Amino acid sequence: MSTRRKWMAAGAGLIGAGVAARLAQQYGLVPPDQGGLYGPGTTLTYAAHRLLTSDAREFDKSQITTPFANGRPPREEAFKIHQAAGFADWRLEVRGMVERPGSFALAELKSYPSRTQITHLACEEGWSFIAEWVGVPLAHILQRVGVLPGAKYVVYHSIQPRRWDSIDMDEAMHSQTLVTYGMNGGDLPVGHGGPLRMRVPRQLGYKNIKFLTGLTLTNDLSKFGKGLGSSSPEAGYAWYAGI
Ligand SMILES: Nc1nc2c(c(=O)[nH]1)N[C@H]1C(S)=C(S)[C@@H](COP(=O)(O)O)O[C@H]1N2
Ligand SMILES: [Mo]
Repeated sequence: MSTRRKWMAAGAGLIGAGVAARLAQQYGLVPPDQGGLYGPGTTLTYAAHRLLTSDAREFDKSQITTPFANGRPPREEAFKIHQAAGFADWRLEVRGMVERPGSFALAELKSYPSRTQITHLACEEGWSFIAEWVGVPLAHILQRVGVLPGAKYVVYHSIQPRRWDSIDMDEAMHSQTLVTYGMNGGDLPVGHGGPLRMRVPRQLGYKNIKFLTGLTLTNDLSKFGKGLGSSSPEAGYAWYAGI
């Protein structure tokens, strides 16, 4: 458990577990993989984080560490074709509960206001690294397409169809949540999800989906996969992975 998590758990303890559980339900803070039961650990952590929300820690350039790429580049033929073309035709498609569905070329995304931040990427398997990430705040993209009232989640998709995830609007609108295209002063390497990756520094590594191809705004996660909000709970990891 990270210090922040412990502190949050202490916060939940102070509020009182019963009160926290009631607040969680009242404010819709029950994670989608908890089957409406509020229970135990994850719901309390999720609710406590949302009620006592804070930023992921940012670091100095001197604290950047050697990056560790987890997994292999996609084997999908479609990816290899994009890669051979220098990702010139890679697009981010945005659909669902938005006023103006559409798609964005990489060059368009790069022309939008960018944010650079040095944050930690931590895998639940135990390793981590600190890197400088550059990208467009997801909030900016959402503002361009116009989110319809009632949308509660942003589902995000990869060229690897079995890797997808979702975050709530609080996380999606957070200023540190970026659609990244650069890392440590260069383009985002393929090993780290280039040309485009979701960066959610307030959550564990697995929420940071690589080879990002699309976003779907929705109020109903039951329509996606097994209805647990992400491919991760299907494999036994929590939907909410706040650090
Ligand atoms: N598309 C895709 N995204 C992914 C993964 C993956 O296999 N495919 N692995 C996840 C996991 S478990 C972790 S810990 C991080 C690893 O990021 P890194 O390779 O930049 O270290 O990416 C996440 N995003
Ligand atoms: Mo991971």
